[in-house]
Amino acid sequence: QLKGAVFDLDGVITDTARFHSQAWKQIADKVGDGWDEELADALKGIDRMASLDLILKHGGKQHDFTPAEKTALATEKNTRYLQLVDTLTPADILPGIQDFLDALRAGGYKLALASASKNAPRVLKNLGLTDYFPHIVDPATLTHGKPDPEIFVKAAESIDLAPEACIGIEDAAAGVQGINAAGELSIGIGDAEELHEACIVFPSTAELTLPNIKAAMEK
Ligand code: B16
Ligand code: MG
Repeated sequence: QLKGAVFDLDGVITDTARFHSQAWKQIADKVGDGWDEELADALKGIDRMASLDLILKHGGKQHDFTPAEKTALATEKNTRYLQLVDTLTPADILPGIQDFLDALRAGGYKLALASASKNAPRVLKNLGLTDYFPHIVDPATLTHGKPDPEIFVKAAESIDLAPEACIGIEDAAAGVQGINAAGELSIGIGDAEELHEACIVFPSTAELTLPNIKAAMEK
């Protein structure tokens, strides 16, 4: 019996991945690193400092910066990212998400947010969705990032539900792995091949509806 839904933010509720990519690319260009779409995909769901480490490693530059310089680069990226985030409006909610949230709420499901982003409350506010998510896992409290299940376990706890009573919705392979390891029902949004570990995959958020989930579970 499903009673709750745990949401990833970036790539599920709104497309902030393009903002993360844009802001990180500026940093990569500045430190003389390469940038490609594969790297951009690898950063999805990964926390800020781990993302910077991946970018530096990609260019073989992981030993070229002191911890203080790395902190400065991450801060610079975040400042740019927040400028982009503040252009978001409710029109930037991904297709079908507003209806899905309303249907979940009307059906008595509890909602929680499991985003690796420290900026999640600001993103939700700009989208006008703050009221839907009184339960947001604070990523600063985590000891392990996705694909570790910790964030998804804490999200279920925050709404007083067993993981088995929750669906988890993710656009990143690392996130799907975390949902599975937490014991929740994983729903992937995106490429079926990339997200082959998910219990259910929908090509986009437009297909994310309660009837579609129920139909997929009966298969
Ligand atoms: P911030 P999600 C993740 O959010 C993003 O996918 C990832 O690219 C980003 O580095 C991470 O949040 C941290 O974000 O720098 O804003 O704290 O997909 O878990 O909602
Ligand atoms: Mg995501």
